[in-house]
Amino acid sequence: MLPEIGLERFPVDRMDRIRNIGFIAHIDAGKTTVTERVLFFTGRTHKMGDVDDGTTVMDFMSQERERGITIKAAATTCEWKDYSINIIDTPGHVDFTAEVERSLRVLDGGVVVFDAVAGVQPQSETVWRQADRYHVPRICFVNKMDRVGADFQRTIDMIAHRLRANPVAVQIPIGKEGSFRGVIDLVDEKALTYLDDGNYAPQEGPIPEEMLQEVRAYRERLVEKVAETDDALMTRYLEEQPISPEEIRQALRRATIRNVLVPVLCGSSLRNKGIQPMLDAVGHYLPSPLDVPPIQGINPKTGEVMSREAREDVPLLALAFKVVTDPFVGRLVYLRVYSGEVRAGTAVYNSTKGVRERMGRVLSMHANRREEREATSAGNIAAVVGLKNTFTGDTLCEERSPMLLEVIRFPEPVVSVAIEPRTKLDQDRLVDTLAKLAEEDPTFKVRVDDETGQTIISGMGELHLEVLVERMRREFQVAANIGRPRVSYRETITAPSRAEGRFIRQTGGHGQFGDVWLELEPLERNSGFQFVNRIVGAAIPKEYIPAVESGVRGALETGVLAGYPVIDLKVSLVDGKYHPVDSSEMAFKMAGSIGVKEGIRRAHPVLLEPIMEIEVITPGEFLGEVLGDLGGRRAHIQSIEGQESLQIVRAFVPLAEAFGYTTALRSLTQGRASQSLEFHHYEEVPQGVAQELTRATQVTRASLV
Ligand SMILES: Nc1nc2c(ncn2[C@@H]2O[C@H](COP(=O)(O)OP(=O)(O)OP(=O)(O)O)[C@@H](O)[C@H]2O)c(=O)[nH]1
Ligand SMILES: [Mg+2]
Repeated sequence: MLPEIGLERFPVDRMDRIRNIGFIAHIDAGKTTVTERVLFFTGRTHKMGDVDDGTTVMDFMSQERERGITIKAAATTCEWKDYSINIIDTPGHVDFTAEVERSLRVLDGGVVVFDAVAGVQPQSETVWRQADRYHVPRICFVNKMDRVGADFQRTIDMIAHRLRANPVAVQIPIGKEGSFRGVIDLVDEKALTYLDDGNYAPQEGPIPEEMLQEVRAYRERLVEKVAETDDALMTRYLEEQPISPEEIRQALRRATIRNVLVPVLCGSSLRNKGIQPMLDAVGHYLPSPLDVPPIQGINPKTGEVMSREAREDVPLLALAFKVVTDPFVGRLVYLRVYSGEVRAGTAVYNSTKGVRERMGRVLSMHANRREEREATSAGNIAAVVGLKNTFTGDTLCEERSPMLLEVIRFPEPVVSVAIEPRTKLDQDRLVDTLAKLAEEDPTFKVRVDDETGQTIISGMGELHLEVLVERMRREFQVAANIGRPRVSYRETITAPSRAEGRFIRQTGGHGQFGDVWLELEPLERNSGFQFVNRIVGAAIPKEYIPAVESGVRGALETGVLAGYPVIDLKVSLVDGKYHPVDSSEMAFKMAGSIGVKEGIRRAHPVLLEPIMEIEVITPGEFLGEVLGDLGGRRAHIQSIEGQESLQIVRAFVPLAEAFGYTTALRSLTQGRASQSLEFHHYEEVPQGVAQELTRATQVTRASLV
């Protein structure tokens, strides 16, 4: 048995009983409702939270409750049978994708929730790809089986086709829509039914007569699929020897953890059905921290790749994946502890920043409630107060055995608006508040436009920015007006070039001297920026190289065409000169900046615009209008698929043409179509549009002087 939950330690010492999981899915699939039910059935809460009444524990921000959507990922812990499950409930809306990204980075497993009527929706596809990238094993929960039009098998087919996954049903529903009563457990071959009599636990019973044939077919498929992943089992299956439920579970567990099979379950969270068996499946099929490969990183001193096992009796290694400013306790840093332990009041080393830090209090989080701990150990998630210089993506470890984990990558914001404080008082606090919000959210950026002096905020979409401005007003009492949304364009180069950057100043005593030769090359889309030092000999002393790189990076923030960030290029430092007395880091930084700007001018720079992937689901009768309207928005239609009376249109459309699309679509289709829009890639802006953009920038600049 497990120890009681004490205040001094986390409840589980046995790491194989820990599950770190996330609920991930398209918006409105029911992730938060599932989480609320989990909390209730595991005894964490004593009242069931409801998204529609705004009484959820997990969606605790006032805006989440009003809008009925999750905005920030929230963490909690519960105990189920002899498992301790750390859960992160993530938002489904694309604008908050960073929350999913950071969660997947620190989780060991995922429960992907589907709406049984809609099946695989666009954002489920996005989170699926994100989970693939982090090799996160997952199980699927086909939710909303009570809705009219619910179809379990169709959802499984969509998981196979649209997600290119290998799903296998471990349950099938008993009844559907209004008569959905429970599930058949295909492994143990028993029925689990719910009586809606106020007792939420499922009743175990034999398989109903009329389902026997269906169950036999599904079970056969289950055993066959599991056997395909395990040679020994396959032999026994072919020899028609009996295979026990426990053997199926063990083999399915191994296959799920290797990401070759995905167990599929079903239920209705709103109607309290299927939750307990889903928790059992989390224990059975998803990995413990011991089942995932040891975390890899590098030695910050030598650059050598190293790995660290998930054990308590080795030095601490943790990753900060979230920073939240809590109105009561101050700055909270969320950590995933990979090895060793995090103990209140002890010193740690932030190997990303190269600074020592002190951990104040160690907390276990339950949405916005906290429980104080003395320590927490490997395999767990905790929040720590008192870390001043630790930011999202930083590694914490022991100074004597340092290690550096890979940073978390976040998408670049694509939408910008100008923001203006309402009063003088607001003005003073605006910058400070924006900085705090940007610290929490790596996809929220703030900058001051050099030309206009305006403060510009950028984010993932219109909703993202609206939510942040509203948080500023509610949580920090700063009122601001925002302008019309604008596209965050990018600039890049299309040809190689070579340029010199020379910085010379002669002021009084010491002069300033730095001289560099840079070679620029275009890189493929999405490759970002690379800096390479190709100096041979001692044309420039080593200690000035980082200064050159920093000058180059700084200059890339404002491109030469219209002042947008320059991306997807490689800059090589190939030659240069220095002066033994007059050279300094500052001079080389300037030289780097001058050189790269000149290089870009010579490399045929172009403007790039964000292209969004749009999916419109519309009743067939409006298809003509929808396509006509998309045509007027420079859209490229990718596919039109008919699904019963609904048509699904997928297209690429430039963000500049997509603002206000939700409203436009509503009036085109009498509110009967739905859409989802997400950033897909950057593309060169067509000539005509580009000319207008550069002219507009020049006009604003000219009108300001
Ligand atoms: N009929 C039915 N409705 C459900 C079920 N589960 C959730 N809902 C409803 O679906 C809506 C969305 O539920 P949420 O739990 O907020 O969904 P979510 O996935 O957390 O949504 P985001 O966090 O915004 O991505 C709410 O109105 C729920 O009441 C279900 O099993 N059946
Ligand atoms: Mg939610």
